[in-house]
Amino acid sequence: MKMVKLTSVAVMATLLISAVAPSANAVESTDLAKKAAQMKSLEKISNDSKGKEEVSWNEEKSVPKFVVGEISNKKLKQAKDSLQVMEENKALFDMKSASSELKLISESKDDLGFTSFKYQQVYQGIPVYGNELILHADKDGNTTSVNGYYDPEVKEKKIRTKAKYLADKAIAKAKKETKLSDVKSFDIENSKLVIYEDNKKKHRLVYQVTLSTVESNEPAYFDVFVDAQNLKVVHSVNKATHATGTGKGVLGDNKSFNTLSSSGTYYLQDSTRNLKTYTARNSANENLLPGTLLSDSDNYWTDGAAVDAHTYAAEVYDYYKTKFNRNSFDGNGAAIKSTVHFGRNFNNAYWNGAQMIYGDGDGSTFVPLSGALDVVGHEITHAVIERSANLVYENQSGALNESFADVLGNLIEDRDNGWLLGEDIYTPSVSGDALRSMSNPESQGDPAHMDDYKNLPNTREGDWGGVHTNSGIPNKAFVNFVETSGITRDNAGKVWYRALTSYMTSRSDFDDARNATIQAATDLFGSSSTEVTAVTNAWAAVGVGSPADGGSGPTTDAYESNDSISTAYGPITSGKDYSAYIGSSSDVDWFKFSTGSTGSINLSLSNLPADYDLYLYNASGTVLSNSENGNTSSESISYSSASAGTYYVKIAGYNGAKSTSQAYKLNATFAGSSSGSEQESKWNYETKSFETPHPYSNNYNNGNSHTYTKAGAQKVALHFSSLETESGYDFVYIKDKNGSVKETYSGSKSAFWVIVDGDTITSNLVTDSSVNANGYVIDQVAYFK
Ligand code: L5Q
Ligand code: ZN
Ligand code: CA
Repeated sequence: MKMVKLTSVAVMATLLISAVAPSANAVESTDLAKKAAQMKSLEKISNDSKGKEEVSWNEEKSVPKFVVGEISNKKLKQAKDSLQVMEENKALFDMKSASSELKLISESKDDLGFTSFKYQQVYQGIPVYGNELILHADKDGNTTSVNGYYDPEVKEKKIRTKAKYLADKAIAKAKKETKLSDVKSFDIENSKLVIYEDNKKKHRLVYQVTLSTVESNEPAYFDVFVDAQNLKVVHSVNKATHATGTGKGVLGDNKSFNTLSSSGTYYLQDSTRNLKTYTARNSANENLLPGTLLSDSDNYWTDGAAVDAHTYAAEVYDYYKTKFNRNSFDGNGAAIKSTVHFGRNFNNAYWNGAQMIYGDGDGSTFVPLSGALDVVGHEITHAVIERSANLVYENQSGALNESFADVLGNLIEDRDNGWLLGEDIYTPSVSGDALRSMSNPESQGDPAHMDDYKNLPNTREGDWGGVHTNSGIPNKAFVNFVETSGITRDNAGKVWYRALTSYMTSRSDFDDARNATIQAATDLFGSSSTEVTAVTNAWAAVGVGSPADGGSGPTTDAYESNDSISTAYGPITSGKDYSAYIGSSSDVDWFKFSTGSTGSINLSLSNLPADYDLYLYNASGTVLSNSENGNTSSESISYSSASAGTYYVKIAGYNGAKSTSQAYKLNATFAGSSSGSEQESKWNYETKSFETPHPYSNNYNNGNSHTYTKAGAQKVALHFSSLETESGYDFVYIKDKNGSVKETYSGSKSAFWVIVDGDTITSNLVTDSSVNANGYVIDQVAYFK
């Protein structure tokens, strides 16, 4: 603020003249009289303030806009004293009458004990827009300053104060002006008459129409000034602003994101990307979607599910925009709406054709599902797929729909060697597991090769022909492609996106996806490119089509990524041949196995394309034996009297030796496994029928009657085709072999699997003394062995 120090009346007069009429040649006598009165008023303040006053001027209107000093020798204790003080100083502001031109609009006391009185300038009782004065007093009631704007010209203008048009006409005009005529609900829709000075310095009687809504595409919090005599729009201003919110995600991580500030409230809306994030407030009623746009009073957001749905949607939007120049899922900037807190304990997330929906999870199987970037990427990709290939959600086209959603979700999340889906939100108490694995689908019971394709029924129960199961096959093809030497994640992503958006159609099957990706790679990189060969071989390795021509055979490695002891492939089977590649100078391959009893371990490494070496390690990572022959000589290790336990095998190229065209062959024999014919561990399925009565009765407890045991199994699982209990009162407990409760369900759930470690699993329904529901049906069991 510019302050002018007044030390004497003479100086003051000089300043006044120069400030008031810098370019006027002749100053009119009425003006001179006014100025004399202003100076007299200031002189008094100067005397009372012992020369310590300071004044800043509103030069346009020739009145003060900030006066510091003793404004009055009266003590200021209450509102009516304050108006008297303003009356005392009316000459200073060139007012006729403070009581008729000022209206007290607020009075407040602050932490320092200061009192202030705020006045609205009025003209015949009508507010003069933008003109308010505040009078201040210290804790003892001594006046200390007066500041603000007062327009002395208004009273001279003879403004007609009776409106020709009614307010509703002005509101309609304002809506038209701001393109909000079709909006159904406004958070603010009001109007008031004000005196408004337009940019040509003309004073008019206008309706100040305020419109605030979150229904429009752009943030809308308008003040529209509509002339009350002719309905002309004099001025319009949008007060809604882009803001930056901060908050914590589901996993407690801090982040910042775009919000919208409108009439004192912040909304979870990103107007640059057209994202809106809502809450279903735990309702599972799809008819009420999208629910309530999330809002916050201070722009610090503590709803982790909401923060992540919003921030991850922005990351997904940016990925599609920057990588593929795709503006939103439809390529045309469609609003990306996300609703969190859908239902209670809802263990899923989905795209419903109009928006994303996220459950909160039950806290044990899932935490809020928006907490994982790959899950958000997966769901928004379903929308992209719908607006491009539109893959039918059943059988192979459905599995491709799921797989492309997984692939893009994984590309967007972009973790080193991270081929897991949903690891951030799945089973918070179990680390390292996930909803699905793209590199090792079998670890979750999903196939990784056409030989293991699951022909499940095309029903809800059968997951529409196993769309979330058989997706393992194209997922593994994508991993094979990326892990081929010379292929980058980025280029693999370009091939998959181009295949999806340029070549695939609604009924595309795996073979069509193979053709689409080969053609996309040809368009992008040329017909004899590494990419074309690699993508062809990537599909061949999962049993879709033949390997690329050229006689070099598949260059994909079925056992990657196994570059460290912690990612060792296995357990491998005694007596079986494993063919794999040392694909780059930094590649090393690890395998593992377990022996059941003391005995010898024999390793052989043959068919070597270059100088590879062989090592045997124990479970703590110590080398037990090595074989380091030169050139392409085979390697072998015989280690006798090895005790029962886990062992690791390492294969490394000597001095960077490698080959992407010729596979080596590894064979290990060891004790405790039945003569080399042992099966690799996998999930095996059996039909089973365990049902509660429908409905069940009060005080019901079926104890251990629904128990499934498979001798020697590492894990066992139950498939519930339906489950319904009185939420919060009747419970289904899932117990393991020790009778420990591993999961608890209550309320309604659609079909799901539950898995426990060990060879035994029990489902136990316990109900209370009132209200019955349908209970459950278990139709399938499975064991992992
Ligand atoms: C699934 C989406 C996600 N849901 N998998 C049945 O099996 C079924 C649904 C899903 F958010 F959980 F990832 O992927
Ligand atoms: Zn999906
Ligand atoms: Ca009950």
